[in-house]
Amino acid sequence: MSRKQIILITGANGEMGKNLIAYLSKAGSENIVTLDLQPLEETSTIYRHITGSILDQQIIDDINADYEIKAIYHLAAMLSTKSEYDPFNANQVNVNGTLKLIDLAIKQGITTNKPIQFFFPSSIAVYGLNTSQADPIKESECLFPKTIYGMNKLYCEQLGVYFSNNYHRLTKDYSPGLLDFRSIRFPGLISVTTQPTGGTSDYLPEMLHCAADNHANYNCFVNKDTRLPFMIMPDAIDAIYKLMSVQKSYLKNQIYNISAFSPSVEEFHNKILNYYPNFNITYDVEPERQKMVDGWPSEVCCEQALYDWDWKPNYSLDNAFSEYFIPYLKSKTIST
Ligand code: AKB
Repeated sequence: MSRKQIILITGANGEMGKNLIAYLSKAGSENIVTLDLQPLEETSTIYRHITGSILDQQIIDDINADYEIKAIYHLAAMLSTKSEYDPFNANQVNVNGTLKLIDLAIKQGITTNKPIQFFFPSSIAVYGLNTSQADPIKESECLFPKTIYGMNKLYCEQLGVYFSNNYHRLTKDYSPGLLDFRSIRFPGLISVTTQPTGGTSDYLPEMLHCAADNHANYNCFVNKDTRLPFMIMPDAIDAIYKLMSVQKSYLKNQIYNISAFSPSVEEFHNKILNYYPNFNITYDVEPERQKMVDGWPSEVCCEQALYDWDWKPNYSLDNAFSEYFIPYLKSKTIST
């Protein structure tokens, strides 16, 4: 009996997972199978949800036996702050979990003799800057991560490239290309429908949701001059879809920077004041988290993504506020 062809999404209950499921199902993707530690609230748009861990080999083996996988979106991960509290578990989840999914993809590729597309969300955390940067950082520069999360992401990028091109190169069954590994180094992400958990770029989405929930004040854990690259969630999901839809022959790389805007904390607060004039910000800087974000670039070069798959953001900081944040958040406040 032929196995059902599916798309597999891990970390489906996370911020990116929820938004990607909605996008893919609206785009007509069928037979979405999701895997997450928690049950999914909304399952009407998917084929099946599996509640469990990416580290559970029995679950991975059952998926391999039951389905023919067209593409894997491997979103499950522990973010940077949470990983600093538990680096050994972070390595288990972020690295060994990813290896289990790569192994699954390779097994599927060998069985179907067709390349398996594999999307891996990496991060600006792979970069490690000692001094303030002059130019936007290119993909090959400053790859000296200082956080366990950054090290995990960089190593997994390298594992993806290795298994795409060199798996079993010394044995007869050497067949490069079984794994079609594609990765984006995401900046900080801001979503109006979900809130981040366990990250270090969380200060901007936290501030926005704080203002929208009519809190008078947000106590920020980094200083007012902190500047990181960011984008809104719809642009991030659009980028995933675009990268996974482009013909492989157009891609000269497997790892891409993308970003949309890099406001400082103060600049972002000033934007919020245009809509929530009484919203105040205080600072309770956490020195170690400050050090983590100070080691990340404030600007990344996105030329490769533009050249290879014509990517550019739809939202700047201004229309992110006027067309995405405020319409949704104000309507939410009215309806509640
Ligand atoms: C984090 O803060 O850990 C993430 C990231 C920048 O990758 N949002």
